[in-house]
Amino acid sequence: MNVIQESFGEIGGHPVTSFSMVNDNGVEVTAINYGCIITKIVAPDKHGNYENIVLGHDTLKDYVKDPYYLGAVVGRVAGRIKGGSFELDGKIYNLAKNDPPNHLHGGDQGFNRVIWNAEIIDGGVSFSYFSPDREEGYPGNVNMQVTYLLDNNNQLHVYYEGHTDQKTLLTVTNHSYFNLSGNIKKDILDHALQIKSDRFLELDHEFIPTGNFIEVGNSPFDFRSGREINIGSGSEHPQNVLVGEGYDHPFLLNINHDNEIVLKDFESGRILTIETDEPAVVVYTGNSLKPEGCFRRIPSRKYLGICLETQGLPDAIHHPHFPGTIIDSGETYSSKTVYKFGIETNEE
Ligand code: FUC
Repeated sequence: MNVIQESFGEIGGHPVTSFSMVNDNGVEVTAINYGCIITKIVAPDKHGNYENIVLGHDTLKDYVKDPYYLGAVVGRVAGRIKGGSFELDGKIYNLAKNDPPNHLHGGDQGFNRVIWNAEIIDGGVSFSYFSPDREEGYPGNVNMQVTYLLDNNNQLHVYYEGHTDQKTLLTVTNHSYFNLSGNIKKDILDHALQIKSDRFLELDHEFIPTGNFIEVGNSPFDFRSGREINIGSGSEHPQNVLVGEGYDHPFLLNINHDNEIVLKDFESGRILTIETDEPAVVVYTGNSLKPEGCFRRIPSRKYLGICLETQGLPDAIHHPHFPGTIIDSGETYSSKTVYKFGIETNEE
């Protein structure tokens, strides 16, 4: 495995570096130590054309102004926290209301907007960050580590680990926007998605979970056998309409050994398979990508990428019946997600 290190500019005198991992098959994953952002994933289509399959930018300046959490690790808590505050052991903690009136993806200066330490390791790169007590309002000094490893089976292994000296909340994810067409030739609406999930979370008008789990059966949320994403963009289901004609919903992953998430583009033959030990995946179909700005000269527009955010359930702190996202001193927060970049082998 080759890791190529290059300068990617600087912020306030702090250098930012890009790390390109290239495996023996020519698959490439590039990440920078600003926000642990994955800037590029180059993978072959069924004809052997190697092209980029994530939304990204060429310059640090573009990432600094990016409002979409493009490719970044988001936290301390991925997703929204209602009212931007929570109570832990009788104490109220107030967070940034950066998605008014709620808190989103770790706040104004979340993990996506800080410079991480970086170390090249065997097979990839490991990023670490010390988040001081009360950063963005959260309690506890937290030491975070995010590791990206690329293997020769075209799998990117992402490991998250965190330790705190005080009870706090932690559940992070990667916010890459996938588009398997290759160099963003079209939107993702005719990509097919398969998720082994029987239930998803109902959202209110601020995209906050109401606390209700909805069965996916007989609805555009049933991805158990695989179907095209446009079933949701064209649907009249109130939950699709609510989030801007599409998906922005947490799906609960079925607990068994076959809980892979599969995304396919039939035209290019590319298949992305995701395996995770997290309880949920937030499927976000880029409904709020605005027709302003560009991703490497491709004009931004709705549905240009899909985020498959493996994580704990959003706003879990306000819903005691959700799997917990609290960690205490002496405990380790750890989670793993593996992305496999494959191709359809038999013609459809
Ligand atoms: C996703 C969504 C949000 C938001 C953001 C950019 O994770 O859940 O609605 O628009 O990312």
